[in-house]
Amino acid sequence: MAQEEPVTSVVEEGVAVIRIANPPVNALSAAVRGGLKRAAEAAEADPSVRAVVVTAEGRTFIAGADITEFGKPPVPPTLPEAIASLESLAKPVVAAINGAALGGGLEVALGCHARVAAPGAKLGLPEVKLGLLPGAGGTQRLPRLVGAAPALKLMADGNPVSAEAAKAIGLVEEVAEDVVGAARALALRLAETGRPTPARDRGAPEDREAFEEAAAGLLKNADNPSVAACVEAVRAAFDLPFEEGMAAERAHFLRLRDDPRSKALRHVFLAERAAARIPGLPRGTQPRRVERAAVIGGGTMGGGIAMCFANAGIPVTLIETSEENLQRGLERVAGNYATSVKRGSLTEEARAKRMGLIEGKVGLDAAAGADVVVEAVFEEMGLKKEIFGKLETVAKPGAILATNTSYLDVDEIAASTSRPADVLGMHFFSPANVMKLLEVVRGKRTAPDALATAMELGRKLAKVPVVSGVCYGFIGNRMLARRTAQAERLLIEGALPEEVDAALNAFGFRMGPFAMGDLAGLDIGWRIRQATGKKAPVADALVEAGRLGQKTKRGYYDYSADGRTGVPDPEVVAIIERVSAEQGVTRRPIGREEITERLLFPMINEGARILEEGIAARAGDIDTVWLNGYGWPAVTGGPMFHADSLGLPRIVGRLREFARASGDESLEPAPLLVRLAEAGQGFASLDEKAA
Ligand code: 3H9
Repeated sequence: MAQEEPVTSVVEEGVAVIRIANPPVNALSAAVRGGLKRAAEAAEADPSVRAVVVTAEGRTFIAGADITEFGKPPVPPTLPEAIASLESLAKPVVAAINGAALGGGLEVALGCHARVAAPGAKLGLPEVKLGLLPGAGGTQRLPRLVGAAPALKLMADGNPVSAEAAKAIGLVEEVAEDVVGAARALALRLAETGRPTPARDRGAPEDREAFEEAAAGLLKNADNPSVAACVEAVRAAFDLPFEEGMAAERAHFLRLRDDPRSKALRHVFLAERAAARIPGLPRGTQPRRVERAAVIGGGTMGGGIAMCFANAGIPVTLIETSEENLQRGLERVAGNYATSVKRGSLTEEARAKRMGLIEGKVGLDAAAGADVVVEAVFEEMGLKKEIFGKLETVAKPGAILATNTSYLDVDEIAASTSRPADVLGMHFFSPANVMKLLEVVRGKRTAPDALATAMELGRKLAKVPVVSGVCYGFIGNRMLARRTAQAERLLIEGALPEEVDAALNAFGFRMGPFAMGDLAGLDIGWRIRQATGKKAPVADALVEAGRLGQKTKRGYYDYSADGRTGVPDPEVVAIIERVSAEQGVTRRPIGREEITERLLFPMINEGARILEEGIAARAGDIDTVWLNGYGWPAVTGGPMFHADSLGLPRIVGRLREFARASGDESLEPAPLLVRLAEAGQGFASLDEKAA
């Protein structure tokens, strides 16, 4: 996407305005770094230039280093060199920060001698979120400019601050609407009064005590290696001369950049954005307008979905079949908001506004005014068909008709209306107002603009939308079913629930499958098994013994202490041992590594089938689903990225062993997995081809 000349310089009335234009976000590619260095040298050499302004085109100032260049052979100049060429100018250099200045982008601004920011600009050092630290002088210049404690805070949480907040800590000199005009004026004034001392030549920061206190607090519960690196690098700003501090920072940066965790986090960032691109959409497809929504079903799910609309400022009608159900639904929503106010995460004003956007109505006719209708009733095909059949006449022409089904066939639901092109799935995850994932299910006959609308709407609702084709369970739950089956199997073979959960905790999941099952309620899976004729002897026995999970204070664990903390329960062990005996299985101890592989590899295998069938367009889409909907730990990049990191031949080999040992053919490696492994390739190679 880079243009021919991503950096230009125009001299006007004594000021050279250096402008970066490298869409979409002005990342610091090799061409931009080279352009900045040349422009700085030209400005120094030109006697008509008295001062310099650095700015950029578009909504962003600079989004940072070009993430896509990491891992490729480096092309000079480095970013620290490009920044040094600006900072070392004898003429004053002022950054005109027209939009977000992030990471290396803020570091460019720090290398300038003064900074002016537009009112809406955000300034930040988000490198920690990519498993990095600022690597172009940020750890050395920022502490010298604003103090080490505030600098460390900015680096360690990675969240940007507003232009006004940046001014308050002395990071920018001015906030101005006409940012380039104000920067020019400031630059010319500085040319008269004298160039400010560059950050590098300012003395060491002075707030050592505050810094050490902040550092100790951060290190206490940091599991991200970047945080410790930030602390050490900033400490160098106190103890070492600038150049040595820069060398220390560089060493940390290079070490972290090559750490597999950082590689995984960069994949997460790029995969999430790639997922937004809908494959096969005709060029110029325009999303439909969505100004009003309706949600059918005021249960936990429907209420949560209604909250998503209200939170995004979209008026929504919550529809129920009776006044009583409606009131219960509305009360639950009101209760959720009230809790947020009590916790301090929502103001009273915002609560009132959001509640004001939700109206409750009895009867489907209330869906008539909506541009999008989301059905969130029981998982029962007959009921869903009946509703969609009625919606065909009730909903206004062009309205999107979405089902929140987790498993059912969206094409069959669509066939119950005469307008299947308007029908798709919008599969929210529980709790719907919290979880980021949204699976947008594309039916055979879903219209391209309907799909584009749902994807855009998903982003408006602050979700991470991912397109899935139609199949039982879509991307996420279809893979989850493989894990659930193995978890059950492991119990029968000899493992205990706490051992299985501990293995996934050690891998990085906050919750293992059994703790998760207890939280969600074991009756959910039981009901599905009843309907589909499937069996899970241990899970069935627990439900039949009245152990439905946290809600009955007993499930895989005993919750009688406080209703939330589960402890192992001898009664569960007895049930499991009984099932093993009934199945004629001699129990054996199963190690953590085997448990982890048994849980994760069959999921990866299913992911390969999902890719091969075209249910997911990219391996990265599958990762995005698991990272945002199922708590997959980001530092391993998602199931398919993790598979590539382990090497596919190892997974193929283990799956064959599992299949042989269990006689379960579904554990045989998928053809795509075998093909890639034999070709010495990974899933990433498919995504590269698709891009
Ligand atoms: C760094 O700076 C290291 C230095 O300290 C040291 C170096 C030595 N590179 O998010 P969007 C693409 S580390 C390459 O949808 P928005 C993105 O993939 C970097 N590409 O837009 C997408 O591409 P596509 C520290 C990038 O308006 C397109 O731009 N910086 C980069 O919602 C639009 O992105 C960060 O971590 C990049 N750095 O949000 C900031 N950034 O259209 C990362 C974006 O092909 N960026 N792209 O899918 C962001 O937070 C957001 O992108 C931003 C815009 C807020 C800027």
